Amino acid sequence: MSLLPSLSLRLLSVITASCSETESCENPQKTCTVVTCGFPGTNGFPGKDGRDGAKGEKGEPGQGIRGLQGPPGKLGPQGNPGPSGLPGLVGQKGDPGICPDCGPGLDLAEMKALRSELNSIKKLLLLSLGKQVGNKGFWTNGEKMSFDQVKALCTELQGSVATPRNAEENEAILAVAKGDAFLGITDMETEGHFVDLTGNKVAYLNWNKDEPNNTGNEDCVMILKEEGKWNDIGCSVPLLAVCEFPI
Ligand code: MMA
Ligand code: CA
Repeated sequence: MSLLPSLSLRLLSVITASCSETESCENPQKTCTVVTCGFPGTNGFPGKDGRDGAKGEKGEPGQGIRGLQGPPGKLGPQGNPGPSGLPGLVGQKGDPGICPDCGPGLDLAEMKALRSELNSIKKLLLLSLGKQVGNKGFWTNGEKMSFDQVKALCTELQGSVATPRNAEENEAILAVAKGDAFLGITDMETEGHFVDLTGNKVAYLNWNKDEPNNTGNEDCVMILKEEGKWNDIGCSVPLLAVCEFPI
């Protein structure tokens, strides 16, 4: 048997099979009018793209090489002042000040030592040249001068004109002076009102008989060498200078 009749038979069976589906063919070309059908048509064009889908989750950081750091940003606005800081440490002691008239600088201990030494010298001087009664010393330079000169001398020596406050002091002054001497008592301000050189009325008095008599103009007071009694006398009359010092 030849090959051709066999192929024809198989083609015919395929066509017949196609035709058996005529009712379900929507393509007219596929509709079988007789016993044969057309070839299948080519596919249509793809439809339009659909709408964008929902945004995906953030991806993992990339693996590439990190870029260079960008330039610094602009300066921000100035901030508010901060609170005050804690006090600083105490500085070192400064150098001694310069005082051309002060001589070498002395600290407190040195000043006290000098004061003590000065007091010792004062005591020694008064013991050898004068008399001490309680905490008061009397001294004379043995010279005669006016009352104002006696005042100036005693002030220069940081003392004052001898002024007896009791009999013991009066005797000490007489013992030192060994002659007529001025006392630190006057009535210059008010006649007959005798005061010491600070202006206070004197409580202890030792007037000689009939004194004070203010013969002429007698505003000063002298101690008389015989018994140590007092007489009012002119202030310019030269008499011995006796000073007193606190010890
Ligand atoms: C002097 C003089 C007076 C004093 C009388 C006392 C003559 O004057 O020292 O002050 O009162 O003597 O007789
Ligand atoms: Ca007198």
